[in-house]
Amino acid sequence: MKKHILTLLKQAQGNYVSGQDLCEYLGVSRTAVWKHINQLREEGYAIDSSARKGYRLIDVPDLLNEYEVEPLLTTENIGHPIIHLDEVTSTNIEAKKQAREGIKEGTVIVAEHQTEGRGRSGRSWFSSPEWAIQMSLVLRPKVSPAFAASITQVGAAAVAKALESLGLSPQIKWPNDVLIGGKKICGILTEMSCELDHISHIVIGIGINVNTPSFPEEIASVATSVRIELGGKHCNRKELMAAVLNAFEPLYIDFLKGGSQPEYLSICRHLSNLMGQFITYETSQGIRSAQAVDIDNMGRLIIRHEDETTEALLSGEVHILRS
Ligand code: BTX
Repeated sequence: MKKHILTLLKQAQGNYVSGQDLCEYLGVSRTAVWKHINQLREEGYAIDSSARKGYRLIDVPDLLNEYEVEPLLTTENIGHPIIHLDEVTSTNIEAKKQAREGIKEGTVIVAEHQTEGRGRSGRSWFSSPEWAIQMSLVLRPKVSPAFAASITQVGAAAVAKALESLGLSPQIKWPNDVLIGGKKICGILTEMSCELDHISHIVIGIGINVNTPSFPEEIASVATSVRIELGGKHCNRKELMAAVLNAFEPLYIDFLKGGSQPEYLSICRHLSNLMGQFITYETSQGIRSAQAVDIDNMGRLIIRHEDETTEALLSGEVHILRS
């Protein structure tokens, strides 16, 4: 109901919509309309009311809720529905919980603030309330768990495409970061629940620094935001979130088809900051070095050793070796 009222107010483009028209169009009483208008006001929508003229939308809040983002989506499945939360420990934790309870594929959990945003291997992810995008997508791909790592690449390619549409030049650092000018603008955390041959669900958590003006000292030298990269220009978070989801869906469909040259892989190879570089990586025997030569369609980084043998890395921390 709130969604319909908002749609009608938005369609009026700042003009009044009479209470009578709203009631008739929606088939509800004046009291019901008034109740929903008040709820919208509590959520941050500035709505003027006049006894004679009706209701007029003056301003919308900068929130990543379903009323603001869903109308911008061109997707069939991804982002339907959007579950918007003010504050959560971690959108991945919430998405995993809801996935276990059976929410549908394509659902996105997005939060204005995370109190315990998570990175890989127990690391933390800094989330700046109302400045960043913190969202988790629930997926239920019918593919072998062996291909799950590629989902991170699909996510990275989607974020990179969305950032390119803003005129930025992102790079993808395998396996899960999107960088601009060598600094991290986005991190991706993919978590899976599966059996030996069957994926129950995958949660792909995407954190993007959007309008964050500056970062805590610990990460100030490694982190950047869209706003910083646009020279201080404010970025519309709703449009960016929609752009990521709109880019994600076709890349994900391509991934599910399992062809030999999926688009997400071409993007990841093309934008990779590692291809051809000499890198270091961790093994159980300590740090080793090799040359990064490819990313395969299982999302693995192919590296070449000095003796010309190759190896496929499934995950891990990789650093470019500076000579
Ligand atoms: P990662 O383990 O590759 O990177 C974490 C590291 O990145 C940290 O140790 C820190 O050095 C640095 N870092 C922390 N916060 C930021 C930031 N905001 N910007 C740039 N660098 C940072 C990356 O893990 C995966 C992050 C996924 C975050 C999303 S947000 C939505 C979802 N929910 C959740 O809890 N995590 C994911």
